[in-house]
Amino acid sequence: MIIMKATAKANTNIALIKYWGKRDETLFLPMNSSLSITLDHFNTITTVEFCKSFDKDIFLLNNLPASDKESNKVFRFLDKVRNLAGVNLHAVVSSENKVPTAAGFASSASGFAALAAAAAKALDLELNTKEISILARQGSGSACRSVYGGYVEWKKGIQEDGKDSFASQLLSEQDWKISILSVLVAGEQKKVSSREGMKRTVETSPFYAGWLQTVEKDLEDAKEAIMSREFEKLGHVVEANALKMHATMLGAKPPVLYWQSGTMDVIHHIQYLRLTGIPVFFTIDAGSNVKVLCLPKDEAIVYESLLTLPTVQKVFICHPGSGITYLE
Ligand code: 2P0
Repeated sequence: MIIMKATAKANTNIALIKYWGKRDETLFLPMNSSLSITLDHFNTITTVEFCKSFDKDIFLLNNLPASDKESNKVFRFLDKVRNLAGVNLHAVVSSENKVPTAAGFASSASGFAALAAAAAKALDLELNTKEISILARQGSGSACRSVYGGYVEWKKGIQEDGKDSFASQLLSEQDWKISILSVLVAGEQKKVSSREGMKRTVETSPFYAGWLQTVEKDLEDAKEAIMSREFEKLGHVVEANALKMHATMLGAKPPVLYWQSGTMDVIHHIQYLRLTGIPVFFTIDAGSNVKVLCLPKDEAIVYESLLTLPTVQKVFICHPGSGITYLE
């Protein structure tokens, strides 16, 4: 019995310039380009085994059968990989997810990056990194960025087939070390998925046009700041871009509001720390948690001061990390 098997590991990423809105929901083609940092922990390790004798697909998440919803996303993605390879073998996918929901990071980025890499390798597809990025994108948009380490740009592309919509590395994780603190705030779990939130924004928010008119300039400014290692310049554009993304959601019908009171507490605290002379900035994804950016020399003081806020439950400290790695 021949088993075709491979294991890959991918880290999650945090967007500095956000991906918000799709122009094609089947191929996961974005309305705008985006930019992220791949982190040094919070990863997914996935093993994919294809075998002729398997009579159905199975998806195990942390050693237990995953929900139907999660499994179907994985099986639909396997269909895309099987199409590419011209095979119709079933697979067992086993993922170890070390992106705790409590950390406030999306696990779909690391999840589909690791799955794309492992499935392609198991089927001997011999894809290069760009092709793995294109494949991972079709599982979850942000996953195409987790294929690379360090500072990563996802160019939206203009082709209908999505062949020009993939990520590439701007700077490696060694090139510029900054600190990313993920601040978990008290409050309810989010009720609207990012997928639904971005769809509703595109379809109903009168502010979405303003987002599209300005996001590419934000990206150029952020890129310039990264290439010249200008932290404050980067921080200002990152913070403004996140607030603008949330402003577009607030204009949707019905409005999408991810923030809790703790989110506002952290925002005000970061603004206060900045007044004391510390270069520190925030960004917020489709959720209530806040990601704080600072320089490594200020990491300890920012960490300690965030923990004094009553609505802050936990703070995770991260740095830029690596792209996909293959394990035996
Ligand atoms: C991002 N987010 O750039 C943006 C910012 C959330 C806010 O990508 O539908 O899980 O699977 O492509 O990638 C989260 O959405 O959405 C996301 P799908 P995804 O990181």
